[in-house]
Amino acid sequence: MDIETLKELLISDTSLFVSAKPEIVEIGDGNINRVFRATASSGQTYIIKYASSQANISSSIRLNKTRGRRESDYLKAIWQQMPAYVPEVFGYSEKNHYIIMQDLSLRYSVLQQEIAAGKQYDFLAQKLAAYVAVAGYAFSDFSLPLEKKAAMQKQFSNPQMCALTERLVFTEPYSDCRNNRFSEENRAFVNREIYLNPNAAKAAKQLKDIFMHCPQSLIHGDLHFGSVFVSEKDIKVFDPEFCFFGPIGYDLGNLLAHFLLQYAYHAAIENNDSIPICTWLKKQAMCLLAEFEKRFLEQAGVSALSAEKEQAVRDVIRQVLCHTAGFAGAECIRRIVGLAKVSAFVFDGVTEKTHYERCALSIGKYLLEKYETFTTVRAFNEQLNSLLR
Ligand code: SR1
Ligand code: MG
Repeated sequence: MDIETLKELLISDTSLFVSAKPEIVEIGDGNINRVFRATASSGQTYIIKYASSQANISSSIRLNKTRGRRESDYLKAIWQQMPAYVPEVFGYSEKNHYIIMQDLSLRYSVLQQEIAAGKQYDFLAQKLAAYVAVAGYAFSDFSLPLEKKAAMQKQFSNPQMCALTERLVFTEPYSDCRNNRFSEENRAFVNREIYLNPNAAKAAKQLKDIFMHCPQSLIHGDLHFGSVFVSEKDIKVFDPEFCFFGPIGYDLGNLLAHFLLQYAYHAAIENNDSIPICTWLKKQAMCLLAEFEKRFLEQAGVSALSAEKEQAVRDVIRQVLCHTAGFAGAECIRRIVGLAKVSAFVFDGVTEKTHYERCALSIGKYLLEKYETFTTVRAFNEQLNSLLR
């Protein structure tokens, strides 16, 4: 997609740029898509996200261009439930595979970069947990009638993007695959702790099965800190092209993993895990789980439920918590061993990077192997307390 063609398309496909061609600049540097900012003659700006057939991160990854339709449908579905938490969608071109959405860049920054730079936000874990709990409950079996769920499962069926996750998150990091890359200094460690570790392989296989066969709710499917905008007051979730009906713990686990990866990063670059940002990240990680449970129970209206219905809700929370630990472990491991890294992390030298990788891998391996023991918020608090300083 070149910029002149996009200008023509925006004029012919939409009524947002009636009087003159928009100004367009390419702003995206993500792994998969091309992202542009279009400025209308009125000065109003929009984000245009174009789904190309080839991923930026690897020319061998070919994707179906129609994925933007699901992304736009997901944002609209969440907008109905919690409009403050997602960008507004102004249109989607079926023919030309781009979404037009609200430009948030004046007030918001990408969370991943902000935390890597050392920023702390009091509200962060609370808002992230509220997002997963409210969306998770709204599209779960507790809320959706069977027929509506069947229709939505069809609408959000996303086999190609799910297959990519199955490969990049649950498969490739567990063998000496040619896509894998990490510091040479950690080769023996990765060999021993990950590639040749039957417990890690077994848990990764179980979690892959859960990812594939647990249509608990409509989930974002790639909810890392690069998929969240943050301002001084709130957050907005974006980039849901991996969305599908899957386990709620996949979203919660991704968020947990990114608190932990940031912990490992800051501890490594400062060579000290007692610094304030590490203490804050640990507290936020614990708060994420506690707030999720609280908000999910609130959504269920637990105080007015029969004992039987309350038990059903508590059973789902228990299951989500275990899944969260396992998926968080898998996400930590794949961001170190696998193809896609946390792009905001930069290292001055080999030692810092090696320390970061080891710390994240040790945390990830623990969560992955022991995920079934994380049945309560208390279990998280106790185990995170012994894992992190
Ligand atoms: C080829 S895509 C690599 C990664 O980028 C996306 O954001 C997902 O996390 C995916 O796994
Ligand atoms: Mg993405």
